Amino acid sequence: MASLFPSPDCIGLAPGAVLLPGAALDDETGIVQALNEVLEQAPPRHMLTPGGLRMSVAVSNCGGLGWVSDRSGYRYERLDPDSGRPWPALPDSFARLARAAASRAGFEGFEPDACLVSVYAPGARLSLHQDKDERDVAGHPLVSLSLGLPAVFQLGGLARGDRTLKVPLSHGDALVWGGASRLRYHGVATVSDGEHRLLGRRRINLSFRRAG
Ligand code: MD3
Ligand code: FE
Repeated sequence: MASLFPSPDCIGLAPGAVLLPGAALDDETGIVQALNEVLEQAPPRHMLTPGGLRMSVAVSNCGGLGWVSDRSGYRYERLDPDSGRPWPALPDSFARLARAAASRAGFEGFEPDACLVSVYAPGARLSLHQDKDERDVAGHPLVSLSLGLPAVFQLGGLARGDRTLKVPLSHGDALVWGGASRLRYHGVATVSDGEHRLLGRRRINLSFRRAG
């Protein structure tokens, strides 16, 4: 049945920033199954910031390159430093979702080589930061997918002190960041406790990047 209150399937947040509500719901079971396999091969871990603080978000990766952080800094690596093995391959269901979302937002031909998997337990948060460790930030968008518990995303400007737009994100929502928005400051407010039918007491974010 059609809803009395149809919701848009594409919302522009800022130039180059597009929210695609529910973009992953069609293939939700395929994506969650592939995610569980990735996390089994490369378990999420709390990395240290260059300043020596333990991140409240636990991370893992899949794809040819994985984002890592330790006392010596942030960078992309081909091998999982915990296991010494390559990161798990990027699942087809992930690559399809990332390509489709980028193309709906106007970025054709996006082929991610890195997928950062961030696991938020209730109480975890991500403070305002920029993502600029990728080789060519101007040339490629970044696609992010929210799964599990909801969260409030904070979208800032190009300076740390700019005011932030609060964007509620739920399971299955995709965001595409390109062009003028690629270097905006952004963060995630403390995740509230809850139970998600597929993922339990967790919020999981997949962020697809062209890093190399
Ligand atoms: C906006 N993760 O892992 S992904 C991150 O929801 C990260 O877990 C958040 O920020 C999360 O670095 C947000 C969305 C995201 C990623 C990069 C961006 C938003 C962005 C770059 C520019 C602007
Ligand atoms: Fe980020």
